[in-house]
Amino acid sequence: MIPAMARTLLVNARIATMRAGRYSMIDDGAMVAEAGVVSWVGPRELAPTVKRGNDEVVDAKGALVTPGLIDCHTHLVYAGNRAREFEMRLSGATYEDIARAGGGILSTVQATRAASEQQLAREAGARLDAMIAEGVTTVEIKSGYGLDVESELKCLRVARGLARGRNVTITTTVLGAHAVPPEYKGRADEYVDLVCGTLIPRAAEGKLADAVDAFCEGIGFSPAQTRRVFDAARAHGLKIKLHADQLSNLNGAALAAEYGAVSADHLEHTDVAGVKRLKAAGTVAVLLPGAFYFLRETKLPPVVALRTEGVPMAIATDCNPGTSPSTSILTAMNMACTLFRLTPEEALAGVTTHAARALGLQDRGALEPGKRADFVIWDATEPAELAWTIAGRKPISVIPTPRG
Ligand code: DI6
Ligand code: FE
Repeated sequence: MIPAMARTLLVNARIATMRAGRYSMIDDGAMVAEAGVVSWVGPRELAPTVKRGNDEVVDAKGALVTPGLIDCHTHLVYAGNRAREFEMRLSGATYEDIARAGGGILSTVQATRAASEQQLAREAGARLDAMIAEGVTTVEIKSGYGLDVESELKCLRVARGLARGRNVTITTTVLGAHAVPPEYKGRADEYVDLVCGTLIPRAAEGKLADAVDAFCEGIGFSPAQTRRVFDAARAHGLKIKLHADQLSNLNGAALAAEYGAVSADHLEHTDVAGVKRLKAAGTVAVLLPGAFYFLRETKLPPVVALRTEGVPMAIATDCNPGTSPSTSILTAMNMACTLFRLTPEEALAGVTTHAARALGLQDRGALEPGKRADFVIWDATEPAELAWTIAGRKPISVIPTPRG
């Protein structure tokens, strides 16, 4: 562990600073960090400092350096698996058929309710470690597989606790409105009462959540129910996110924008009017190509409109057992390019600068003065290499921000 006031000098690095969401490359670069915050970054010959006493010098040996990666949309805390459902879908059942028949999300709910905090921490911890091994230093984790007050709070506690002993920042999101639990079948509005009247207040009071999310969908919650969830989030000072327009267009993007959401996620069925609303509200579009791939969706998110309007696009794994059983942010970047036609530069911005913004975090996502100095050294020269490979890449090293 680096003492609080020590400086870190990064030298001999090809730095993709990701300033303004572009590569913003410095080919022969250096960076100075003090107490975990970047104080200077630029070409080596202009570097303002020489090594002092206890400075730590990191020599990148000419390799590529990027900001620590950010996975801004995951459902990491769950128990069990959905391999059987995967088999059923391969025999012709659709994701929605299975959900309506009480399988899908609800089968994971059953397993998650039955699991102890220790078991959940072990299973989710293994997934988190796989993410960290790929250069991820910040992860958002949603609840949503408990669906009763105590089980939801249990999952949020587990999520928060995962940061202990790991060099990663965890942000947490209450996704109580993910599905209607079996005991509220046919009484969705009463379940929303529970989410708004008890779960969100308790999560907020216990400081267990940074944000609130909802699944606004035919098989999820209606726009009217989603509004109630957002009103409760607002009342408790929590940020707002939304699973919007994934399987159908319920104008979720516009709804998220109306509430000043930090992000609207999925967006496959969002129309141009919805995109314009996102732009006006400054809401980030989070694209989740893993779910699109795994469900073999054919309706593409409106990437050209998002690009034309200038809506920042983030990319995340959506790590969850039902629609995106993947822990690989690098594979998500590749899929964003192959499936959604993002450029490798947009893909890298999607897991750094724009992902930070999708979490409402201003202190990270680019290597520039004032931002956190967590960074990754890659066995690569060009930043496009990160999105180019489908799988198998690991960083040479991850230099996290020392904890103060
Ligand atoms: N959209 C998704 O893709 C996941 N949740 C959601 O709202 C799927 C969750 C699951 O099937 O377990
Ligand atoms: Fe999701």
